[in-house]
Amino acid sequence: MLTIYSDDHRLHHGRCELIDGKLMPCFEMPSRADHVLDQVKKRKLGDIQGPTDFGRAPLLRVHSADYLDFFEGAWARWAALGQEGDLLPFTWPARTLRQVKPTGLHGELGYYSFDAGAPITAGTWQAAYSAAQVALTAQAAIQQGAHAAFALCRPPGHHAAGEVMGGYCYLNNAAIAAQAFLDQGRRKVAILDVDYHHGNGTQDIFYSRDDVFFASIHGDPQDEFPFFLGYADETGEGAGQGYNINYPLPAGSDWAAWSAALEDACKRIASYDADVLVISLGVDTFKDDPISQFKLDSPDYLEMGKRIGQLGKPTLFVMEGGYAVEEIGINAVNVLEGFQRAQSGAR
Ligand code: SP5
Ligand code: ZN
Repeated sequence: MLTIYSDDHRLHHGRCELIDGKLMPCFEMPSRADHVLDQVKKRKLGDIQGPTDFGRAPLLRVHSADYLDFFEGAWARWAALGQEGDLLPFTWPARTLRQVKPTGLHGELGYYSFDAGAPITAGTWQAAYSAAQVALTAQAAIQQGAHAAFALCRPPGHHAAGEVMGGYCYLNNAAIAAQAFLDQGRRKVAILDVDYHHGNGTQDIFYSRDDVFFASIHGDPQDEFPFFLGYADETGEGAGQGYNINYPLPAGSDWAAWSAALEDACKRIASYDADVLVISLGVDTFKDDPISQFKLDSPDYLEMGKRIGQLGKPTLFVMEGGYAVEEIGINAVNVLEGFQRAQSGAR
C-alpha cells in the first residue's frame, strides 16, 4: 500500500494543553507521525511518497475562504503583538452570546473554534495545509486506480468543521479527500470514523447530504469529548436523513463491544453501495492511550483492518488520533496490514 507523508507536520508543535486542571505538554506531538512512519518502513508496507500541491481549491470545497484566510494569517497577527507563545482561544460564542464575528484576534479566534485544544503556532497553517495535500495526494492515487492508500496526516482533521477548529484539528483532511472523490466523478463516498472521539467536524460537514454516508464509533459524548455531538439520535437531516450513524460506546469498551458496532457499520456501508471508502483512522481506542477509555489491544487492529478490507471497496486511510506514542505505529500499521490480508484472501 502506498503511503503519503510530508515532513512539514513538524512545523506544528503546540506547547501545552489543559488536562485535568494542569497544563501538560500537548499529547498531539510530532513524534506520533515518526512512530507511524517507522512502522510503515520497518514492515515494508509499500512506497512512501511526498504530497503534490493541489492548491487551495479542494480545501475551499469544505472550508470557507474567510476561515482559511483567518487561519493562515492568525500567527502573523499574534506575532505582531509581540507574542511568541502559542495562540489559544479562551472565549466562545456559547448560547447566551451573539454569533457575531469580532474583528480583533481573540474574538475572531473564539468565533472560529470550539475548544482550547487547537493551538496555533508559527508553523501550524503550513503543517495543516500540507496534511490536507497529503490526504489529497493519497486520494488522487486511488482515483488513478490504486485499491488503497494511506495518508499519514498530522495534524489530524476530523474535529474540524467548515469554519471551526478544535480537538487538535484545523483542516478536515478526510472530508477534503471525500469531497475530492465526488468532484472527480465518484457518486457516493462512505466515511467510517474509528477514532476514539466522535468525528463531529466530518458529521457536520456532510450532515444534510446523501452523497456521503458517515458512520462513527466512539466514546459516549455524555462523558467524552467532544460532548456536544455524537449521540445515537443524530441520523442526518433533509436529504441527508438516514445517511449518518453514530455508535456511542461506554468507557471500558473492549474489542467484543467495539467490533459489534463495526459489524453493524460495515453492513450499512455495504448496503449504501459506496463507490469508495474513507477511513478516519484514529488508534486512540488502544488500551494504554493516555486520554482515552477503550480497551482495544494491538492484535485487534489487524482484525479491524481485515473487516474493513472485506468490504472490497477502494479505501483511503487518513490518520487521525492516537496518543500512546510508542504503540501508535504498530496499531495503525496493523489496521493497514489486516486490510491487505483481507485483499489477498479475497483474490
Ligand atoms: C483527533 C483527536 O483525537 N482529538 C482528541 C481531542 C481530545 N481533547 C480533549 C482531551 C481531554 C482529555 N481528558 C483526559 C483526562 C485523562 N485523565
Ligand atoms: Zn481521537
